[in-house]
Amino acid sequence: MGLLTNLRDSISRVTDGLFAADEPKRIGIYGPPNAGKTTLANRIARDWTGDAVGPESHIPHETRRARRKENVAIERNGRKVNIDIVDTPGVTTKVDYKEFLEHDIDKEDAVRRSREATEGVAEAMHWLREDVDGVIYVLDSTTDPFTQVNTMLIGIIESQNLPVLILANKTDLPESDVKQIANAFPQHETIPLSALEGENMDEVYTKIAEYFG
Ligand SMILES: Nc1nc2c(ncn2[C@@H]2O[C@H](COP(=O)(O)OP(=O)(O)OP(=O)(O)O)[C@@H](O)[C@H]2O)c(=O)[nH]1
Ligand SMILES: [Mg+2]
Repeated sequence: MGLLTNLRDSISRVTDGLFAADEPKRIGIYGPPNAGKTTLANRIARDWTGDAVGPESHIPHETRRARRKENVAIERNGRKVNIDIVDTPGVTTKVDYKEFLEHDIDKEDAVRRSREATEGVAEAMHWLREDVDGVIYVLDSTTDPFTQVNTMLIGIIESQNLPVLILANKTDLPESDVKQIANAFPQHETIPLSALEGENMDEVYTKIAEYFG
């Protein structure tokens, strides 16, 4: 009897260990430049781990290499999800170094930044095809969502059958138009938020646990 109990305890320790070792889901934060991806990644990381992911900036293409925050454990309504957050560079069809010149950056630095941003976008696109388990797609709700990049990226995400949450960011701004985003992608749920002000983060976490848990 003692032997059986020991055996059962050993088996349950092994199976518990297997569940605890569950690989975290790799969630890519995608979207156009300046949408607020890094602001959101930092808010999620700070809320659940206390650390940030990377610098945020009004200068587009601030994130030129993907940055990762591993093992962010989010718990919502009894659902737990362990995610690795990958903050990616904003995707555009063309990175023009002249964009940086408007922000008082000298030409040499501008050319270097645009080259890095182009490589970063290529890398992020590669991961989208190979290496993410789900996507948080961030849009600036004060800008028109009907762009080639958004349509193309959402199309790729759908063709990969990846779970995707569309976030309409910057709801704190008066020009914010969440409906416009919901209308552009009616096949998906659109969640409004302000990553900067922390508005509606409760719903964002509930949806993260629901979609990626
Ligand atoms: N008003 C407002 N501004 C925001 C919000 N989220 C981000 N921003 C601002 O938008 C700008 C861009 O934010 P980032 O988080 O760097 O944007 P990103 O999408 O990571 O940009 P790239 O790395 O260049 O692709 C910064 O000036 C942020 O402070 C928001 O919810 N409301
Ligand atoms: Mg960024």
